Amino acid sequence: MDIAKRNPANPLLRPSDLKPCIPGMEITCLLNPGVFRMNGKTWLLLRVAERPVQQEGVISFPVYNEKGEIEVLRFDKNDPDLNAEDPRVIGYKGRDYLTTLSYLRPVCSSDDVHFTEDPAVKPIFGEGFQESFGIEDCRVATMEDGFYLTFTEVSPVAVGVGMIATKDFRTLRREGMIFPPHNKDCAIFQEKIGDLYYAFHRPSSPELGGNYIWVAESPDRIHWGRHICVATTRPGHWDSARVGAGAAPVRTEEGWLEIYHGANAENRYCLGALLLDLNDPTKVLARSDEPIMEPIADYEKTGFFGNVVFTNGYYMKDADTIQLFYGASDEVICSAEMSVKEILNTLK
Ligand code: MAN
Repeated sequence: MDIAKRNPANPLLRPSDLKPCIPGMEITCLLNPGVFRMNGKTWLLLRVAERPVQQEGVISFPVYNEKGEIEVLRFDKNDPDLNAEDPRVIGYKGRDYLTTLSYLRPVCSSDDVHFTEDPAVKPIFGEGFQESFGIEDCRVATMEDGFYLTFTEVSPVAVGVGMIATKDFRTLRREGMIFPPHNKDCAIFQEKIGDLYYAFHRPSSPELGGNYIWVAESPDRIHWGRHICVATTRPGHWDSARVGAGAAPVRTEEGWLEIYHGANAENRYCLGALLLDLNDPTKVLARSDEPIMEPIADYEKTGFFGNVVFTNGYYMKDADTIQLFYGASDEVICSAEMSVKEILNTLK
């Protein structure tokens, strides 16, 4: 059952609402924002995906070259070696590329509906070879000693998880890749349990195993170990092909409540919930049978990549209300409210 109360102003942001940051490009998609509160405002760290305006018969997209400059690669659409079935990825002679280049762009709001840019808080771009196809889908853990950003680093050799620590979003400390390939969907718990930090992450195993949610622990948020798988895909279910964590879990009296995404073989992305033991988050207490949110609104069903609701950010508006932000159809940014109590009820 879909229990999300969608904001009537959805979509809150569309690609045309912002100007491209990369000279000569257009914004193709706004996706999956990380969320945090700073200076009394709500901030979204949008994933912005850009590419050149597309010309007849040609597919072109930007990458960072060895010098860290933007370079545009071009492929003839009729080239028999080209596989362009998926609007997100391109296969060419055994290599994969992304059709767009993503970076993270902060916008803020006082009413959670109208978002604007603050020139003092700059976009975050990929840096170095391991981010040469861009950075994506940032989670922001708001912790005692600052903000911890975990995001997907994409390059010809890997999809892995990078981390940046910052206190003010003006000075950034880049910590490099904290979960090696193939890995994404990493969310750090916002408080320690005992002496340790915890995080969800999503390694992918091409042979035995699959795209599953794991929990790991760490003494410092850089080195992670004692990995345990907490949620696998479920044949015949809405989450049969892949699952991945959203943002940091919400601490509730009944356990850590995590909103995660699951997709089936048709790439229909829905949201569900996991409830984990407060003292030992590798113990799963409950899991949604049915999605708690599904792509049902028009803007969730059609777009750059339709039938997608994907979240990796929220903040607690009050003790029960999750102010959720999400990407719809890999193209627009939306919000919805969810009640912790209602989610917990669906798990009984
Ligand atoms: C998948 C999709 C894309 C993303 C790549 C790399 O193909 O999630 O949106 O760009 O993975 O992470």
